[in-house]
Amino acid sequence: MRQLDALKSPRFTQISTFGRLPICEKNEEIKAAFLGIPFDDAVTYRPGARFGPMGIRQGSRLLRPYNQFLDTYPFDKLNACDMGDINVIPGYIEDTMNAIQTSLYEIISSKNLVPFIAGGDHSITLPILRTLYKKFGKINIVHFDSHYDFWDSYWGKKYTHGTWLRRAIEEGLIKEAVQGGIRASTFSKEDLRDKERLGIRSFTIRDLKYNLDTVIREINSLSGPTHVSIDIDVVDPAFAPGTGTPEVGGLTSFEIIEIVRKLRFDKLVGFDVVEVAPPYDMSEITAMLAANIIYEGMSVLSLNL
Ligand SMILES: [Mn+2]
Repeated sequence: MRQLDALKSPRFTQISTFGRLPICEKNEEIKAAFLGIPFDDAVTYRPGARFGPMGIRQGSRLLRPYNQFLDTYPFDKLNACDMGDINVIPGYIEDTMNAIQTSLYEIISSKNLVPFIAGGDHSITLPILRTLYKKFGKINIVHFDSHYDFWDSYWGKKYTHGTWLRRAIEEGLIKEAVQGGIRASTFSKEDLRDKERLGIRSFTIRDLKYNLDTVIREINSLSGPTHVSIDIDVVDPAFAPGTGTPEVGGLTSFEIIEIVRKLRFDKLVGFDVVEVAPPYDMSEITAMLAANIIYEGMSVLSLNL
């Protein structure tokens, strides 16, 4: 219960680490770490997700050590800590992807540490997957979003927050892809064919709302290394307004938290929550939700320990 002294202190006097966890120190036996990637130059609409990591840290201050629904002390079991943020290069998408790959590989290559990453826009998931692939080989991706994110390009450009999933599949990084929560209008009916062609098992928001057990069963039957990527816009803007590309008619905050609680993994190797844009948030509700999603993700991981 290493972090308990800090947890007893008044919340407003603490430095902003995720969950008021200690800052990671070298050579610790860390099984999970919070890591920020404050990059948002690959968005197609509203910027602001570069402030996501600090917003989520701020929104995480009320997290407490015991999760009664999963009966676990995630922070303690995982010896969790906050690694700070990766140095990104504002304005330079491909340079930033390289920087993410270098830093993240340094972090995970020699340790059995699962990074819990706060974006940043969704473009960061491509370099995350490349890095996980370098260590583990092909990765399953479990993707919650209101958007497909498998577009070929925007304005003729291949690297954006709406193209990372197609790039990851084209680059051969992905073993199986399951996505859920899709509801945004698309550019044409033809676009929908791509999900079969790319081999993505895609579930709409209706599937999550009406047939959740089926979706959970699909996800929980995946074997091998798995990365979870949650775009906060899978949640309804009424519950998560602080995001760059909001789509109405989404999950409630309770629903996304419950979904995460039901996930079980053969081997969870990475987890990201992206597209939290504090400039559009109100009363920190989006940031608090993102923080709690990460907390539940850590809790699920801790169940295997
Ligand atoms: Mn999205």
